[in-house]
Amino acid sequence: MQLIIGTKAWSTWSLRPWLVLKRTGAPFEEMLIALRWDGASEAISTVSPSRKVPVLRDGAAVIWDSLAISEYLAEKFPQAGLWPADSHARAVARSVTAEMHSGFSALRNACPMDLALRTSLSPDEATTADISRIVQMWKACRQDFGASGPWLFGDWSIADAFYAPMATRFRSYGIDLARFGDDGSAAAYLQTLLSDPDLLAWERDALADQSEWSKSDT
Ligand SMILES: N[C@@H](CCC(=O)N[C@@H](CS)C(=O)NCC(=O)O)C(=O)O
Repeated sequence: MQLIIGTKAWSTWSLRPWLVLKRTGAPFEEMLIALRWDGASEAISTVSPSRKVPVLRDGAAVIWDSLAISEYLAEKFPQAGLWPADSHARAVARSVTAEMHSGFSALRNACPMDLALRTSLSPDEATTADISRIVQMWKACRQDFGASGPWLFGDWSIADAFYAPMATRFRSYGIDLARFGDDGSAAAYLQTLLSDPDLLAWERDALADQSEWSKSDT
């Protein structure tokens, strides 16, 4: 399998299926296409029908879109337990994953992922509503489904991959979840996301990549 991804410091959509693929334990190759330069769209169009990354190639199959790739991997590797086993938990996990995939546009626009960034943001009304919704969602999932472990649904699931980039945004923009209705459980889950060894490995690559770029700038 080959996963085609964008610049690791910025590409939230690439990070999600990369985390899912790591959890399968299957070997895969990465192909990285740099984003945010004049030729990026052209370069991506040679490998992606949607002109977007990520793309997964598996034999003759070409799958684009982070959620479609994640679902493909869940079907291909049933033993990896990428969705919760319980049907109620699985339906809620799919709901929160879909909510991330199609929502939170105010928060995404106000706080683009940048793994090297540390700043402080005063969120506007729409961004505040998005952050509050995520806090309320994380608290509810942890309370209702989280008994078996530290992840959103206890054991790790695709839902955790979809919220990992959000954890890095909260850290980058200095968002204190207690100011958005957290009782401590969302903050604890945030730390679980940020200390995931797979996320840490992605971050190391991202920061090494950026320092190579800055060396070649000088
Ligand atoms: N809904 C898509 C979104 C993919 C997307 O927007 N990818 C961005 C990178 S994070 C991209 O390829 N942008 C093209 C460009 O910057 O030229 C998914 O979930 O995979």
